Amino acid sequence: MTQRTLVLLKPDAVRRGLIGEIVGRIERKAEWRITALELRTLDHDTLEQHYGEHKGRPFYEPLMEFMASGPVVALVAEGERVIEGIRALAGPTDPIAAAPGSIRGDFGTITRENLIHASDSQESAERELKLFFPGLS
Ligand code: DGI
Repeated sequence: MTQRTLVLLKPDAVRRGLIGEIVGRIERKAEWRITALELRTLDHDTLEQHYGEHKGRPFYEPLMEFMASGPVVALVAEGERVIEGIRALAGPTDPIAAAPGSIRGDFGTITRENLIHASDSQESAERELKLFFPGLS
């Protein structure tokens, strides 16, 4: 099933020079394509819409601050089961629990600074794509 998903390479990934490494892993997966890609610094409003479900949780404010601390790479990836597939490439939220071989497992130690966001369902992909790439048809 061909799908489309929203990926963010978080400020830690950009600061640490891991854009190429992470984009490369997505590109090397057969049949997947990157159809939009942009470096941008996220404003509070966009972040609130993106992470609104976590509002009120203890990690919410530090997460917002971290996500606004530098540019991110926002990209759209398309391909066979790409929503589930990029979640698998990323690994679970806590990088210490993430298996070596996954992006978070290979490069992260801190839950907040876990390098990558990828939509977790068809529904969130549609919502997040509208938020980050409103011009997309
Ligand atoms: O889809 P994920 O990014 O894996 O996880 P999520 O949508 O549940 O949470 C969004 C981000 O919020 C996650 O990438 C890191 C942060 N976060 C989630 N749960 C915790 C957290 N940060 C801390 N410090 N502690 C948490 O329990």
